[in-house]
Amino acid sequence: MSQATATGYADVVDLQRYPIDALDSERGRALVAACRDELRRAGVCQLPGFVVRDAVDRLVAQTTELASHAFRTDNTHTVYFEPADDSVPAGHPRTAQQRSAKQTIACDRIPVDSPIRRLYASDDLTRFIAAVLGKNELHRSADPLDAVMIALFDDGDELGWHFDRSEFAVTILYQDATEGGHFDYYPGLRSDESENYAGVQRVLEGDGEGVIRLASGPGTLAIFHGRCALHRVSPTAGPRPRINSVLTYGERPDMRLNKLTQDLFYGRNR
Ligand SMILES: O=C(O)CCC(=O)C(=O)O
Ligand SMILES: [Fe+2]
Repeated sequence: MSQATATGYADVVDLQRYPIDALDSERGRALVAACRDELRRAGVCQLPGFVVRDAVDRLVAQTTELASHAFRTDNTHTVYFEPADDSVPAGHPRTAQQRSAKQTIACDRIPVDSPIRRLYASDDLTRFIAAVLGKNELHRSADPLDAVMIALFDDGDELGWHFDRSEFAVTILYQDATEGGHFDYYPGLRSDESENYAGVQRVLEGDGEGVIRLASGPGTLAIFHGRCALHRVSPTAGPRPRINSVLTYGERPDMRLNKLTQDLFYGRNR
């Protein structure tokens, strides 16, 4: 294994299995093709063991050290993250409230030489994700708080059912909760043509048909289209928290959250 440096990430990713440092090689092209295929078929692409065990262990330990800097949010929202529409009947997705409760550790609290900061900073990972998504141009977020963050789901925490506002999302799981904390996913439940309110309401009312509970483990990288897939993190239980990172990318350079959103997610805007 090569020496870890402040800028390298060779000690973080299983490059034998996932050669993101050689995307133009035959194996690199095969990896991208397989990921694109999985994303198209399942609406989500999961790479188990993408981050190696040793780096995962260091990230879990770092999260414990940083926990005093975490910001707790616990609130309700609709699946669209829009204000409730009082003109629709109770139970309609435009008014039904979902609960989200978790803690976030902002990017600027995570040491720059942390495995996740070094991985996020690498052009190789950005290029790989662009290739899987079929995008010519992709940029890392310039937001000092949100670019790459760590989320902690303690006993009883959850992320309620929602559609993402962004077209796609990238996550890396570090630790499963003792119980629960599953990523439940309904690919393509809505589309640009149809909101499918009846279908959404059925899921919100507990009908599990069509919902995929994705098996995931420490070190798994996931790339998914969350804008048309209803998804959630089910309530966690027990002493061991669920820990993961969300990595933010966009098609424009210099992307940042506005101060209102920074306040909402991180409890501060500087
Ligand atoms: O934590 C996860 O696995 C999913 C995160 C998610 O859905 C989101 O941040 O919008
Ligand atoms: Fe989401």
